[in-house]
Amino acid sequence: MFIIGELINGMYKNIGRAIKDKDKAAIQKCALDQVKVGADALDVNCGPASRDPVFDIRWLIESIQEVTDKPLALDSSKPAVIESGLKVAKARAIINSTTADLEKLEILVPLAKKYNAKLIGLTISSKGIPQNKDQRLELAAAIVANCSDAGLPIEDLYLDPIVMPVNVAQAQMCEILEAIREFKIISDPAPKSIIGLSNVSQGACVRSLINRTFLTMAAAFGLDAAILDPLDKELMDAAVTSDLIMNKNIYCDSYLDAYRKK
Ligand code: THG
Repeated sequence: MFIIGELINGMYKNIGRAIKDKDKAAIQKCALDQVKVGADALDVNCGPASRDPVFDIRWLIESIQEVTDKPLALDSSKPAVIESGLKVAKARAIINSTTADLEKLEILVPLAKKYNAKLIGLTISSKGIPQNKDQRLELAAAIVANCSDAGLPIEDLYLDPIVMPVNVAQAQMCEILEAIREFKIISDPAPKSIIGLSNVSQGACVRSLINRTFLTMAAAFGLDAAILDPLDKELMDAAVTSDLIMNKNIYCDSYLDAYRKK
């Protein structure tokens, strides 16, 4: 499982404040804390309070790159913010994200090509959030077709089924899991899949258990990547153990320690 740490997000009060005060040390600590526990990449999101996200994302990326060379997922709904980040990102970036809307695809797919970035495609459109698996697949197929026509390698595309909170959309969970499985049959080579895991437990009481149960189940449906809180140790252990069960790494008695030392 490719793990993208979610904690550099202005939605969190401490990060929102650090962005406002340009507190570089706080951002760098948050980056290193996540890398130390095994994050493969870091999501970077200025949050809703940023007055100048085009500037702030560049500042965040430059600050993070002083302490780690992990790839960064540039998380914004605004293409101008994403391009500002792409200009300064050193490792191969991940664009987070495009929707299935043509006006978004026409900007972001060429940007992914220009900067040799990976691309996350949300199965959502201006018509709203899909209500079942088939609507997700229809939007996914439109994204894949656009990338394919534009010559973006489909292995560099991560499809996101849009995870809803279980307390508001309980009947959607099975639809999301089935969509993850069926994304793979849209094309050969197959696109990859990704979820924003913490969405599933927003507003719920026992968040950590819901998160790791959903992650484990999604892994069984073939999930490739997740944006999550890597400081949740039991969650990371579940992710590593899911990889073991899915035959993605070789068993040894110390497989958890081996992962931590990687
Ligand atoms: N897909 C993609 N990208 C995404 C998401 C997704 N990026 C953003 C988000 N969803 C993933 N990241 C988070 C980060 C935090 C939380 C949820 C998802 C979260 N935050 C606390 C809350 O809302 O309760 C905030 C707590 C606080 O304020 O301290 O749960 O789906 N591609």
